Amino acid sequence: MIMTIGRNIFRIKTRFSRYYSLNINPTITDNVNQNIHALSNTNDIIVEQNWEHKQIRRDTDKSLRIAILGLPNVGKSTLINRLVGRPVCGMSSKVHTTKKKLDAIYIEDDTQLIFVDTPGLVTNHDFKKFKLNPTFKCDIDKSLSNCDIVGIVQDASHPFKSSKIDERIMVCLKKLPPNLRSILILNKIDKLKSKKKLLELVDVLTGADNWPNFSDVFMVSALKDDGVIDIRNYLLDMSESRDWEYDPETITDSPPEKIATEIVRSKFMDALPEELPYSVGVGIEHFGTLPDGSMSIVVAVKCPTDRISKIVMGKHGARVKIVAIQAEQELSQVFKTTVRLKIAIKFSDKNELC
Ligand SMILES: Nc1nc2c(ncn2[C@@H]2O[C@H](COP(=O)(O)OP(=O)(O)OP(=O)(O)O)[C@@H](O)[C@H]2O)c(=O)[nH]1
Ligand SMILES: [Mg+2]
Repeated sequence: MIMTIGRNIFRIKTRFSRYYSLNINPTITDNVNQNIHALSNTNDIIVEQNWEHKQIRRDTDKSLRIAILGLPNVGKSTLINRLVGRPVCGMSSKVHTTKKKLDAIYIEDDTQLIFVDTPGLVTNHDFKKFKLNPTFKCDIDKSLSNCDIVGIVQDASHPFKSSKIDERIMVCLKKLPPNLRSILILNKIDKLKSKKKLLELVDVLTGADNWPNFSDVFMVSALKDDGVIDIRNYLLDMSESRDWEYDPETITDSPPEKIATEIVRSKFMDALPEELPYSVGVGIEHFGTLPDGSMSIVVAVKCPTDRISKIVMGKHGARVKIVAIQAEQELSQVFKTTVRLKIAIKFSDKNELC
């Protein structure tokens, strides 16, 4: 708390510091000159006549790129959604919900944090057995190659896997440049009864048999939003002075249509039994913004057989209606506007809308 207050005070001070232009053309008009002069009274403008680029930026801008890694289903996407304050990443109770990396962006004052959600780390055996997309492998390397810090998410409640940093994670950690920070995030602590067990876990996971090089350890419940703010404040404090990677309006590098299909797909993963959701394809049919600012989205669901289409529909369309309501709510939170969602289940000879 004290740290947070300290940081905010620091930000408030720096927000009023210098602005400068990276390209003020020597043929600048009088009008522009006047504007610069007017601004310089309040913001101390520095003008370098020979600089090339056009954009104007604040010299207080800071940024940090954080790759979030872990085994499947440990809560990586749930955590990122909490960290950025909107559910841009699909999340579900089944493994392999995240199939591709995604940048989720959080902005506070002059700082932009970019969280990279990644597919769960898989064994070569699972990769082949489940015929997983190549992104399950290459997106991990891509995410690690340009990040400033790595967050390893561990399910603290898992009966067998909680007390060992998995070999798949160790391989990634050992590949990191020596100066790149890694932090350990113990998630799902709401499922643990004993706090003593948690401290023992920290000792073991940061011990010589696991990874003693973690810079810091956080204990959180992403589901209950417990402890997440500490991670965010820590990362805000660590951010580096440099240009933002994304415009202030950007919330993710994923197109809105893709966010819509991924959220619908993740809801079907929860709603459908066992392996069934993995055989279902989800695509965008219509994506539009209405004059009142609300969004109208139609998502099509393709199933390998009509029998599966019927299961996806549920009795009298009950299942697809529940999915549509849940996805619609989540999409409204993502886009911060009213969303009207329809899900079209494709049968071999006709389309049905719900
Ligand atoms: N009890 C509890 N459940 C959690 C917590 N965080 C996430 N979960 C649940 O764990 C399940 C998996 O969450 P995801 O965020 O999809 O996990 P993931 O690591 O992104 O999974 P993949 O993308 O499949 O690798 C969901 O059912 C979440 O609700 C937590 O802090 N506590
Ligand atoms: Mg995920």
